[in-house]
Amino acid sequence: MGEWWRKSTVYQIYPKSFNDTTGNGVGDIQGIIEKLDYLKKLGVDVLWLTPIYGSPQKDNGYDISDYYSIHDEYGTMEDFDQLLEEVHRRDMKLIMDLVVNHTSTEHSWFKQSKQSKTNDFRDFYIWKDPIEEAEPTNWQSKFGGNAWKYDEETGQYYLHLFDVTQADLNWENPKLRRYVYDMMHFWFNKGIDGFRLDVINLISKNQAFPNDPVGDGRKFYTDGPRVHEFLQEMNNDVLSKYDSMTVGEMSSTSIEHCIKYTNPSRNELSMTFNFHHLKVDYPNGEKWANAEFDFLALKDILTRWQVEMHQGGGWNALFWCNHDQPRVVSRYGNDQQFHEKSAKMLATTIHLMQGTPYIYQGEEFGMTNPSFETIDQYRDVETLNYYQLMKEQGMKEDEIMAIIKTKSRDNSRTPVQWNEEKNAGFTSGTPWIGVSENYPEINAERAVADHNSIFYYYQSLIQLRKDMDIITNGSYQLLERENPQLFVYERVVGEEKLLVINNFYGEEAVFNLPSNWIKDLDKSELVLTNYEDNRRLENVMKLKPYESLVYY
Ligand code: TEU
Repeated sequence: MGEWWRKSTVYQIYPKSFNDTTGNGVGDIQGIIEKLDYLKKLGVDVLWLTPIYGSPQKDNGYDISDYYSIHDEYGTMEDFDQLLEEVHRRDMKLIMDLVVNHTSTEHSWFKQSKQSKTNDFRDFYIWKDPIEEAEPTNWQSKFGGNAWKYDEETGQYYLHLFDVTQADLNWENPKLRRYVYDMMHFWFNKGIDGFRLDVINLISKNQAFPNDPVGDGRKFYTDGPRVHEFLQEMNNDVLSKYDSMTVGEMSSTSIEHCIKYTNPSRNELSMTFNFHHLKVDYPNGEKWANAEFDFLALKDILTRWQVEMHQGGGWNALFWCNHDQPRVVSRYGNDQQFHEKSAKMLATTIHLMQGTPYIYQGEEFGMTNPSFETIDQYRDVETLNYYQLMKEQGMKEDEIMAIIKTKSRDNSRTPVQWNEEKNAGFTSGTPWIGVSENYPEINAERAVADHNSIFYYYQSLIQLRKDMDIITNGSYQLLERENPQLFVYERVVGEEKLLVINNFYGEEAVFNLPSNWIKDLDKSELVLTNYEDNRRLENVMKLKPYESLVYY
């Protein structure tokens, strides 16, 4: 099947916060349909919807209770069918979110599984006896606390790597795998174009379920013993039957595994998300603490993934933002005096690399983190769990809130800012979560009306990927590795080369042109910049704050 996704740009929609047409304060499918022409204008090729299935919404849809229905606040299956038809009518594609590491404890499978040890669905989940009257292992949930929950009825614990209402499925059970594949066929037969697979590298657990003497247990289920076997079975039974695209969300993974997940010869997935470049502001790997981001580590990590995935025949998903991450212009840019320049510079950095770029709703016009001050403004289950944990550890309120303000997943879940009307045009009702206070200045309507806006800069980057094969196929080499301000890389294919120069900071920087560019000075042309258009390439380039320069 075609590998159309190698030249595509994907737009991620978090429906709950995208656009509400009913006034209930929650985004919905009709709201997405209303904005399809806006997305077509941006130029994106694929839409990724985070989960819209039946769910009690404890984790905003990543806790699924019915894979075959649409969550009622988002609309009906008829609304979904209309959306899919409207997307395809505009020559765009649509991929859904596949959450099969776990289900909601409200799912009928779990309700039956919980009834008795002999129930047909018992082995759809991971149940273990207490050990010395305590949890079977010391594994920790990614949302805080132990990863096992005791069930009085049957005297066993069930595993939940995420929230206690998200019970892990037992992928060792071939009947469970069959049920998952049948569900995937159902959605493919409706005409979708692929899936984003939620924490799919966690589905294979070490069946000895050992304690982790030094860590939180992740090494016993991350990129686990049978994960590649399961993905090859999924590809053989389902994915290979359709001209589809898949992207695996790989928690705490490795380059070696991601080459295996995405090298086409292995028939597993099209591409993978990894998060190592989004942990360079985690002091000692700890998310729930604040630190300046480590710029040199950022360059090295992105470079390693570019070079080694290219060498290994793998394929990267390229992204800064998603519904779990803070807004990148607030995180690695400067959302105050250099908002527009730094947002464009960050986009340049990631969009001219090898891989498939992802734009998260609102990123295309520079949405920022909100300025929430109190815990009652937050909704995210992970944030609220860690708030409690940090309180129990005796941390002070202002210390905790300073961490939540930078690290909470709600930073990316505030309603999309469409215009300067009430609630930023997101809803006529009361939004499920507060709107960022800067919506009168930062909104889609203002961006579309301003031809120098971040929106049109993203539009240019998306178009460049279509026009210049070197962006898709070229090799990648980092320049100026030790430079504390500049992120400079070169893409090469044959005699063609592309030079991407990014000043990551608010001070001027000097870049001395490499010799292979000095000899071609008079032949080089400026392809893109976030400042004036008449910058000629010179032996010594003086970069302005957050300036991007791209030469070919
Ligand atoms: O995310 C898994 C994941 O790795 C992140 O949630 C991360 O662990 C967390 O933010 C800590 O930094 C996926 C979904 O994207 C997320 O929204 C879900 O909450 C989670 O899985 C469970 O389905």
